[in-house]
Amino acid sequence: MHGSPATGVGRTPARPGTGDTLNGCGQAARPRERPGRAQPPDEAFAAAVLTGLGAPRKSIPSTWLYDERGSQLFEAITDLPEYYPTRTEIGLLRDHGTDIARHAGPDAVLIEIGSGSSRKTPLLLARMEHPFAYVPIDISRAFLLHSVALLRDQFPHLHILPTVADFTGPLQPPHAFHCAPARARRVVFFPGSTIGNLAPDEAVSCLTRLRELCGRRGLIVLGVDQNREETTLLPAYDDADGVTAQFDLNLLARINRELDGTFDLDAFRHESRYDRQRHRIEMHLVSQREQSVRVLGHWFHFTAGETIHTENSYKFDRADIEAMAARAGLRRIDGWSDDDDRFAIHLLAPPEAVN
Ligand code: AVJ
Repeated sequence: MHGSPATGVGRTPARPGTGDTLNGCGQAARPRERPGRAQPPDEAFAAAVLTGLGAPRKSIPSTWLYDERGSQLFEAITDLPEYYPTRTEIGLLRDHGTDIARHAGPDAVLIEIGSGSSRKTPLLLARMEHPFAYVPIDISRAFLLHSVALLRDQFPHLHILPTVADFTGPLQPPHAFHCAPARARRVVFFPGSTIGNLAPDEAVSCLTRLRELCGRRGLIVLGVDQNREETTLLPAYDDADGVTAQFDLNLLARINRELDGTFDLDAFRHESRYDRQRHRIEMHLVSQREQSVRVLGHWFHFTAGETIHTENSYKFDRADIEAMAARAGLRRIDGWSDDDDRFAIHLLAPPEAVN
């Protein structure tokens, strides 16, 4: 399935496919943790790690970087001076949020993919004409509850339907779709260049699923990093304070915690690389010496300098996006980029949608 290494995406499944909506009675999506008892290992995580470490070129899909600690570290990355994407995208939303809201129209249902802290969402919601509902979709339940609490105060009339799900799997249409006024447009907000964690073919199937989710009158608001300058890219993925290194190394800590691993975190070093042909940043964990590591009873050998490939972050320019949109049955109808041409927001819609 994974043709190239580390093609997994941002956020992962509590329960693949379904999507546990936490509205109404606020039922817990996961079984309660019992104190003093080790949780059984997450089967999907175990399989991904054992397969990835057993391959001739070791890799683990980037999905697994985002446990609760990983999600927190990623939030810290977004505030780093070197990490330009977040603040650049926020600038674009400030400058063009009104245009986006005009495309969305009245009573829209806003669905956000990989919503995280929902920091960017108010920039759209505040400008939309009485938005009907907001459906944040994320893998981290803790993050969802937190962001919902903040938005409830700010938008008291909005239906908020937080959903724990993995957007790389099938997405169920939220109930809000069926209760929304007939003229309501379904707007998918997919910011942060998270689509860049998918290889181009997977990005196309992801966009296809999002088109199906939002329907014939749908609208997709897609944020992408289009920067291809190594001088700014490499530091963005290897900051001076070492936060990105901590984020990457947390994967090994997570394996130790959840899969009975024996990784020595001091024996691996974070490295970011830029592949000029494929226009992608790669994150690697580089073994600092020859060593063997045990995970769930299986031994894995590392030569000195051997790496685990932990993430790809593709940089798509406008032509890439137009080509991918066409393959996904979508059309680019509008878009903006910043003055340095690093980051862009594209509006995509099915060809038949009235804009
Ligand atoms: C949130 C997945 C888009 O690829 O820029 C940041 C993740 N990894 N620093 C990105 C990330 C290392 C980020 N995405």
